Amino acid sequence: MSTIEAEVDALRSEALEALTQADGEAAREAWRAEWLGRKDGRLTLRLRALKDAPPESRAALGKSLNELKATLEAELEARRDSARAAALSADAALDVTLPGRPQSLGRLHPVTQTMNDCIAAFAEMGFRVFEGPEVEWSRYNFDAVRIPDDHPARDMWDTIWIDTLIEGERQILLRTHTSPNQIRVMEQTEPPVRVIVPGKCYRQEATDATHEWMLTQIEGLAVDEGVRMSDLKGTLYAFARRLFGEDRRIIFHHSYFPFVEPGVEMAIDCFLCRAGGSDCRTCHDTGWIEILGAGMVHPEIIENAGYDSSRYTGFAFGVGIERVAMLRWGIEDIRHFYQNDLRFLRQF
Ligand code: FA5
Repeated sequence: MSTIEAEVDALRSEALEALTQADGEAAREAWRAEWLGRKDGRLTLRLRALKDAPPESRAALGKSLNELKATLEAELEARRDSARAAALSADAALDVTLPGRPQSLGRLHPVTQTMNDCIAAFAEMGFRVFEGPEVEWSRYNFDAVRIPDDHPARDMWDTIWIDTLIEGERQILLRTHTSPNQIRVMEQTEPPVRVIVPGKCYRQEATDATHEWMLTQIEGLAVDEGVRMSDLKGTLYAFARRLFGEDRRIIFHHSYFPFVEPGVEMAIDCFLCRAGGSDCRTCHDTGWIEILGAGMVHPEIIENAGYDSSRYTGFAFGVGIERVAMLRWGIEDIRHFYQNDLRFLRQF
């Protein structure tokens, strides 16, 4: 072994031995300063002294010292890497074998879920979805559906008006029902018509277990040659069976809406008292919960739309979606839906 090799070997052994003893990052840093420090590291000084070496051995010595420097740097980095890996696996929070933490996922509001299911039920029967404005002209909300200014039926929907006068009159309101869309649809299309119009409606209501001031409806409208009351009943039975199951009892009562003739209301047996009706605050002891109004479209409305009422007939309905959701899940008070109580909402 040449003297150069012997010297470099000795340096290597000493440095590497010292590195094995350097426990912890502070010790490793001290080792780095001692051997590789830029100003007075032992190897750095040795390299700097190369210029004083005899010219014939300078190149070989320089090569060996530079190789030693690379070895020491690599060894230091390797020690640091394995120290970091050991620290990571010692940290329990990063134990990769632990099961993942579940993300808390959001979900659709129960009224939205019910709305989607209702839309799907009607879509399967060939109804297309149309949308109309929530802020509506009074002429669409009332006049066009045969509810003139002085008609007592206006009392049925105590209205939230927009505070803007047009020609000295209030003409803009929050729609009280989705029925104005019967007119909007017929204005835009020729028969045959088969649409549903989902959306929010607003009423100046004293709220109770089955009444909210904001409610969601789906309007349905079918107009064609030969549409009959039996088509209306068949459609609504199919809808109710799909949403509530075969065993649920359904009842039709006669009712009055100015835009249909004849008019009906459809109700489902109360989920609390099952149409037993004793002290039931949900159905007010009637045994039934009304979910929709419906009927055969009044011929005057067919004519106003520019359709020939001697050729075309139609049916329409307006379903209350919160009521459907209540009946599906046995929710005894409609006001739960919009109180934003997560204990309630997380159940769906
Ligand atoms: C109407 O709104 C008519 N436009 C329905 C209609 C359409 C009849 C087409 C004929 C032809 P009514 O006010 O009854 O009717 O409301 C319809 C449904 O909306 C009710 O059966 C009920 O399910 C729901 N609903 C009405 N008022 C409220 C309320 N304040 N809170 C929650 N749901 C309500």
